[in-house]
Amino acid sequence: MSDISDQMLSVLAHFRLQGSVKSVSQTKVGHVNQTYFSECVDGERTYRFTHQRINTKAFKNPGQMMENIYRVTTHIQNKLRLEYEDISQRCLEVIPTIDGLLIHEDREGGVWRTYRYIDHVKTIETVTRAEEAFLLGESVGTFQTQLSDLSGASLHVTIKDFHDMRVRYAQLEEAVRMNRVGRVASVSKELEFFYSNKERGCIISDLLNAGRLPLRATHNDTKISNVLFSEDEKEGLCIIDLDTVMPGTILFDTGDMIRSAATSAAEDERDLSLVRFNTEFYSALLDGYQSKAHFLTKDEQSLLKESGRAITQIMGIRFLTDYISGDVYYRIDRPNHNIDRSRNQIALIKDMDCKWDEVD
Ligand code: GN1
Ligand code: MG
Repeated sequence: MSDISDQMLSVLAHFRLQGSVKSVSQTKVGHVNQTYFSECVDGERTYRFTHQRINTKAFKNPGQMMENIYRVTTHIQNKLRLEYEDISQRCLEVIPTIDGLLIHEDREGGVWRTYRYIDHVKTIETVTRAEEAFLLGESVGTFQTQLSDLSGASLHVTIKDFHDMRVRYAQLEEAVRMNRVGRVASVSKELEFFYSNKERGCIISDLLNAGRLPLRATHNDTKISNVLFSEDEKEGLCIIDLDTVMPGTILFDTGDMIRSAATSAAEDERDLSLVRFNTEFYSALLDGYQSKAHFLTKDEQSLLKESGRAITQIMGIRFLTDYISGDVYYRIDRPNHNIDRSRNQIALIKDMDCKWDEVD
């Protein structure tokens, strides 16, 4: 017990945990929130939980964010119960506070939430086999199908304009204008790339804003590391990190799965010669996805490939904006982390463009 701070214990005491807390460890998972795992023991049994201190700079309204998450998880759980006896690995479960709330605010203003830890699963950071891409495609297709009867408009917009390309461009332009830490001169090539790709990048957000794509419940962060796979890698079990569940187009989600899985390298790989659009993984992703997602409109269907390019672009712009602004948003583990990430995304788009006609 000696390694657990009193502050942490007092936070955990507010949640409906089973047993008594035996250990807590912090992880480096995620770019935005702080994540901890705890182990609680009750007699012979051990219970594990995930606790997160929510980054309230990124999520200005954590109460609404948790309402979205609660709505989506209960919706999915109700569906899963019709199909499976044990659903514990297939959906996140929010553990409420003793008072029945979804978040706890500590004395310093830290905002906390707890999930049941999902055990005996594995995560994949970078796809190495087409089978993994297929499973990711299936997982995203299943997730979207589970939510296809939940109205997008019933969810709160917790981060305004999150995937609105024009707004992301405006934020980039503002960061360039401010040039707070004097980095603009060093990123002229990257800026040129994004400026010359602006109109194409805006296709999907413009269609959504014009009401020409259905507004649905979307995840908005369907990168491969947000999927839990069975240990034998035979099944994608659960999509986690529901922080950005919001109204949007499902193309944001197909886009992020393509960005993160139809590539041959991690999103922060520095050696750009390794960053390649992997057409085999792309096709496997789409096969997996289309085997589960049967509700798409023609327009949605026709923009799947474009969605991968657009989300890669928006992520490249966001990383670049953060680099220019002095690394104020994303957690960085090295000085050039954000510009490395942005260059990586640019390299991926360039290779997508070279291979564009090779895939459907
Ligand atoms: C952030 O914190 P994390 O890794 O789940 C970001 C996503 C990006 C992602 C890039 C709220 O997610 O939009 O896709 O980094 N989340 C937020 O890996 O900005
Ligand atoms: Mg996330």
